[in-house]
Amino acid sequence: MMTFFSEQSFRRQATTELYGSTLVTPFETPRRMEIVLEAIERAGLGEVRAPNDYGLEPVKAVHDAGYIEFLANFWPAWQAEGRTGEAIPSIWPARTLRSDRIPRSLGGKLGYYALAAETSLCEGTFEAALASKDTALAALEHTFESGEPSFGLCRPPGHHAATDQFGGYCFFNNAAIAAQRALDRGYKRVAVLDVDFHHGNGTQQIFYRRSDVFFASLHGDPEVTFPYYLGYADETGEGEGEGFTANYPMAPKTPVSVWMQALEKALAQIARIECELLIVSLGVDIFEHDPISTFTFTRDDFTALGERLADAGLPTVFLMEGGYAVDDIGVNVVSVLQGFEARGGAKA
Ligand code: SP5
Ligand code: ZN
Repeated sequence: MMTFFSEQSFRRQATTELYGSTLVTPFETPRRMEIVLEAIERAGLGEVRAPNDYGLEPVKAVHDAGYIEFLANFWPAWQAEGRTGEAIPSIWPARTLRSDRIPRSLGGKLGYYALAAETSLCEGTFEAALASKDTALAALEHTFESGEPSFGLCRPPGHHAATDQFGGYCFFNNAAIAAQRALDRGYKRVAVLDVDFHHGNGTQQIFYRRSDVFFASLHGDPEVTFPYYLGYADETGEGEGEGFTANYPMAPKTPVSVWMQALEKALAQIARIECELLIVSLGVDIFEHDPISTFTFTRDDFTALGERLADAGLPTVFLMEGGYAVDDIGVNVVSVLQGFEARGGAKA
């Protein structure tokens, strides 16, 4: 399977994540990419290519123009104010405040465009986010052109990023950008299947009122799991989009057999509504030893997941999301991709 990866992903080198009451080294570390690349090489999975630069148009097709401009300009502007540390939002337009005014102050803008405080803004973040969406787009283009599956080793991840919000380590929604591009290339209906431990709130929000992208997410129950305020089973889409969102929240320690039953339901929906392309938001933080998650996947379970996804018989693009058990992330990702290949994932 062809992998796409950009060295520009390493340009985000954040040193702080707000975790409880302390600043820790971010779980979403660039080292994750090195480990995945090593595992791909060791397994002989196939060629790793750098993506083309697809510009800002595909980003504008999904994200708010003011938000893109904010991310592009934030770091130079922050520095011009004499601020040297990484930027962490500390106030938001929460429910009792106004959200129809975007403050002139950088700190005010920071909170306006943030959905969580763990994700700092720092030098290189915008460049890495651009590289990540290019990685997703290159994978999409490869699958579109060849019918072959592809893997976009995206960093930073994307599924928490909403139309005009960053957070959960995400800035641009790579899966949404790829899905929109697929529609623009002529696919009539695209499925985004999100298997990351956390709910893909951004992807859901972007497509919630639309019927051309079906979004299904299997994740930790928002009652007890980040991002807490979205991802309940009763969220099924709105208006045109009614029935085109599906959520499968699950309790901590849910057995993999139960998770696999939810996957069957999601795949049955994808088949029933005749999706032509499968984009997998591939977070391997469902691993049993993930440091911030509570699901129980083993290496063999990842292989079985890949096999089952191949049986769906659709052109498939895998895009990297989370996974923080750094030493195991490579093996876990490659297990999914090799499981898929072993089953001979279908061509277009
Ligand atoms: C892409 C992705 O996987 N993003 C995940 C972002 C999660 N950020 C907040 C994690 C909070 C974890 N809390 C664990 C309980 C610690 N006591
Ligand atoms: Zn996650």
